[in-house]
Amino acid sequence: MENVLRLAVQKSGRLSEDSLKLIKECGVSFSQGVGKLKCEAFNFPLEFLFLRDDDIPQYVSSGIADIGFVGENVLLETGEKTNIIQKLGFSKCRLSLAVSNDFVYENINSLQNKSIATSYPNILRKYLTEKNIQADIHVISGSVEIAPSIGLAEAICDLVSSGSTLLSNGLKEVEVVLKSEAVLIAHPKMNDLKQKTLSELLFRIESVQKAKDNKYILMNVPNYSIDKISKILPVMKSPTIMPLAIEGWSSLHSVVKEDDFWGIINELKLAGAEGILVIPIEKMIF
Ligand code: PRT
Ligand code: ZN
Repeated sequence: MENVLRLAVQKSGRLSEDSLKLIKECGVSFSQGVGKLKCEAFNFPLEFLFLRDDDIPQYVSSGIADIGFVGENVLLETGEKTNIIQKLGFSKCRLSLAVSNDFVYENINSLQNKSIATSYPNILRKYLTEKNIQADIHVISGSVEIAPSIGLAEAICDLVSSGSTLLSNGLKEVEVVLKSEAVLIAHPKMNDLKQKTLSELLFRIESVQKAKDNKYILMNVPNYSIDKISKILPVMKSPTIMPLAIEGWSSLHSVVKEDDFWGIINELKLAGAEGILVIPIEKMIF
């Protein structure tokens, strides 16, 4: 079918669970089947290809897949030409330079003529060139964090999220080379029907993402405080106000950004709000 989009997702690993969760939250249902490399959605023109994450940019740039979910780190390292359509907000990490705790590090010049182990030679080479640093890059495909302790390299350039891997290997993070998260990439050329399917999928992804950033909030407020409380709430339009059975009180409903909520909670209480409930939103459509 001309309108069926082929989506490349990681078969198993740190990206796969969140990728498939997002697709399900978009209302797309499918049955992956154990060990299957391909499957079709039941209720949306979408076909899945389950791949190693390193192969996803190439599948999308060559057009074998139309779109893919992949980490920016992998996309940049492969250098494949695709369009980044949307940041997805999961698999956040950073590609960082790290050295042993006893390495005297002042600034990037401390790495001049040193050896650095990494699985990201292309991103690292570009970064070092921009900083005018000459270094000996050792390309290794895994367990980069042990390189300094076994004498393979004096520094490493690897992905970090919590930092606990560095900590438990006696390393300290000294420079962030790249900040990364999962992104939706697309083949630069697509027929109109596929483009339409992609627009529909994007609309759903954006609705899910907006909903995640916001919470539905309801509270009881004395009527004389409605104006004051309405001004505290950074609302979508204006809050919904419904009278309570008790005279002089109303129930006020609104939407707040998760990030704003903790900042305004005290103000709401001081203004007389009681029984504040905060509820997750599944989808948000404007
Ligand atoms: O088999 P396949 O090739 O598909 O998977 P993979 O083993 O190459 O990748 P995978 O599943 O480990 O990671 C996929 C993507 O998840 C990466 O390309 C990143 O975009 C993203 N991601 C997010 C991470 C991390 N966080 C992460 N912490 N990828 C790897 N790590 C590793 C890191 O390499 C280091 O070993 O976790 C360790 C550090 O974690 P902290 O929490 O101890 O700092
Ligand atoms: Zn990989």
